[in-house]
Amino acid sequence: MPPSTPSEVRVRAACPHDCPDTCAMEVTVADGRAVRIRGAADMPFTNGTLCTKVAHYLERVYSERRLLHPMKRVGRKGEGRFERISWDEALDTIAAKYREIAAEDPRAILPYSYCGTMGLVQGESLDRRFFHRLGASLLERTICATAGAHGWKATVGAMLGADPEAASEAGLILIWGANPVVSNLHGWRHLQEAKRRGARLVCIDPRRTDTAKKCDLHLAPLPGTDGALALAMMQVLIAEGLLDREYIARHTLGFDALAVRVRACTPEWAAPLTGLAAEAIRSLAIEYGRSARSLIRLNYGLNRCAGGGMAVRNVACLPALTGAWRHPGCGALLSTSGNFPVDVQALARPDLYPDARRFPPRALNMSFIGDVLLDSRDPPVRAIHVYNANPVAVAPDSRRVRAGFAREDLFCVVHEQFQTDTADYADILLPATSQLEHRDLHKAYGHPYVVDNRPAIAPLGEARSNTAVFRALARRLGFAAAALYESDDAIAAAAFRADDPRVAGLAEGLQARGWARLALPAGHAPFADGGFRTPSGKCEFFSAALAHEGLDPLPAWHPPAESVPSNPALGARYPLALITPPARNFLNSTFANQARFLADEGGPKLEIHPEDAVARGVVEGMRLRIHNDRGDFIARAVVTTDVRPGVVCSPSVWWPKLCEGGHNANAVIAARPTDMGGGPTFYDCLVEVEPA
Ligand SMILES: Nc1nc2c(c(=O)[nH]1)N[C@H]1C(S)=C(S)[C@@H](COP(=O)(O)OP(=O)(O)OC[C@H]3O[C@@H](n4cnc5c(=O)[nH]c(N)nc54)[C@H](O)[C@@H]3O)O[C@H]1N2
Ligand SMILES: Nc1nc2c(c(=O)[nH]1)N[C@H]1C(S)=C(S)[C@@H](COP(=O)(O)OP(=O)(O)OC[C@H]3O[C@@H](n4cnc5c(=O)[nH]c(N)nc54)[C@H](O)[C@@H]3O)O[C@H]1N2
Ligand SMILES: [Mo]
Repeated sequence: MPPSTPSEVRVRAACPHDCPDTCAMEVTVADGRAVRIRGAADMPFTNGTLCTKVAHYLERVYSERRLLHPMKRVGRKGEGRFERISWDEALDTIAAKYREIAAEDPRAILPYSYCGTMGLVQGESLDRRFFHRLGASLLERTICATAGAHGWKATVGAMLGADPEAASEAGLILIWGANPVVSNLHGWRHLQEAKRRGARLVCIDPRRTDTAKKCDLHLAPLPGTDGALALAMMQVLIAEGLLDREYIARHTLGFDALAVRVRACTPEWAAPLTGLAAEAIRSLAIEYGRSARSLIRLNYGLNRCAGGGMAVRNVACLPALTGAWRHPGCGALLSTSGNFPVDVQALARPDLYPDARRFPPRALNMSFIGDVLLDSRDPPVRAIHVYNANPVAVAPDSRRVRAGFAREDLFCVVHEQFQTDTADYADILLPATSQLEHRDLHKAYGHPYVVDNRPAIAPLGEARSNTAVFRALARRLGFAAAALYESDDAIAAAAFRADDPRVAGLAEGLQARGWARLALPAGHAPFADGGFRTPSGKCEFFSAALAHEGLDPLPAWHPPAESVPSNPALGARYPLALITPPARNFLNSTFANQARFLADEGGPKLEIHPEDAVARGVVEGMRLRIHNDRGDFIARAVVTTDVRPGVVCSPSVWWPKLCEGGHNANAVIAARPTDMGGGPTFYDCLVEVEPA
């Protein structure tokens, strides 16, 4: 690294984005301006590199399109016409409105946030405290991972798994519903290292992704059918005796019931459901059963279907059958987040809720925000405060979402860095700081490091951080609790439970380097000797907790809500299964307004198999209308065998207002909950396609 000139300073930062990799960054600042950003070379997981998106983060920070002062709406809702106002006017307007609504029933106010930043300070501290103190409705933050997390936790008890930095110890790696080349680049490095050392890589994904192309084997099940594939693998393992009987006897619960349950789930049973050859399923299961040192790297791709919770649960059973959990870097990994002893009570202070007897707390599900805003409920939502999120672009069933945000009687505050489609519906639009302009502290879901974020530059224009806004609102509402006014530094200092052995030495590490690994042994294997975090302490093939929720206690087959076999009437009209996984150059809808990334992506696309294309008179590059009863969107045809017949793929998430016709893929996706966890079903959607 070239030495910095005397006027330059280097500031330690963390990538704020919703990605498993949570990189440590180094920002060079000269005369108050950030001039360089790079991945921290000394942080092992980041390893000195940033993804293409964040390597250009300064273009985002200094973009001409940044919102730099508060505004109020002057046009119609959704039109996006605003007029500059002062912070005082903005905050007074919001406080007056919240006070008026809260006097009747504070639950008519709804916070709406997700992971614009993953920071513990700007993402889940003073915002939570403020809305708890106000007595607002609670938000169920389901839009990404709750289905899979529920299935995973029912089986192994916590969001813990194999150490990603030890993945090179595995001899067989199944990359399942994940595309690490695109969405977990720094984790991919360790999978490649395993390959160099002789491991076999198998990708299980309906689409031949950039990751699949680099694997030894690619299996392309139909979307939403992973649960059946995993059941059939279990059937083969049990029938062939490819089992670690000692591990099963000591560390699992319900094996006999599982064996009965899967007896009929042969590869021949699963073949027509998954669209895979029975022989391919059998040989995968046998290879898996014969490799004790195996790793299943899941991401959330398979949890975005009606049966997504059960699919993840079924997959999570596999390593306990073969005993793969015994070995470092082996077993399975969905998320490392359970390693971090976050003090959620201290951060969020649910105890500040004022009057639970008069206003019993009410929780509303973010994934179905259209229904939340439109269906009658008591009390109706009269105000919504959006920050760290872009629901008009990312939530399913856009027509309903828009109709909800367009309600004239809804008071809408949006706090944003850019004028998103959601911002267009704001009554008051507030400018937000970027990651370089505020303090934060980050855990991760793809590695075991804590990463610090120090402000590198002053806020641009009149931008304010989330915490600054909630402090100012608390003051205007006359709230007394000191917790509502804590400084960012104080919040960060108390974010983890200090008495937890995993944070030993954390503060010193952060101070010295800006990042610190949790005190976990290298190659830690959390379930090597059992110790599952379930009620029984075992890997629960049989889950009494699920039974208690009215769900099947055993692994089961939950078909997609929308597929030709599971819904033939719908399939007759809309025969193509649409998936809309992350585009490489976007991070959900973040970056999807920046010229560089829009140019790289080259406009909304629809990948379609040559057979399906010919049948519809579709040729390469043609403008297509993708539609069903819920709506439509326009994309260019990419005719390719990367998708199989019957499956189409449109990498996402585009800003609707930057798309021809004003809609993105969420216009056709249903607002329907998953089997567990109340998640959305983004990859469970039947459509028809025609030349536009
Ligand atoms: N570049 C980039 N990186 C990202 C994101 C982004 O938008 N862009 N998003 C971030 C976020 S919010 C998240 S949650 C994470 C993870 O985000 P995920 O949505 O889990 O995305 P991927 O890890 O890309 O894996 C999804 C893969 O699952 C496949 N898939 C779709 N349906 C099915 C199915 O039914 N079964 C199986 N087996 N596979 C299926 C898709 O084709 C895709 O390749 O990535 C994060 N990283
Ligand atoms: N069709 C389809 N839809 C999807 C998905 C898909 O695969 N397909 N993926 C889904 C998934 S996995 C997820 S996680 C969700 C993601 O949904 P969201 O969490 O809503 O993610 P983004 O679209 O990135 O929007 C985040 C917004 O927060 C803003 N922001 C960033 N930092 C700050 C800050 O410090 N303060 C404030 N106030 N704002 C800030 C950014 O400018 C950005 O506009 O989308 C889901 N939607
Ligand atoms: Mo996500």
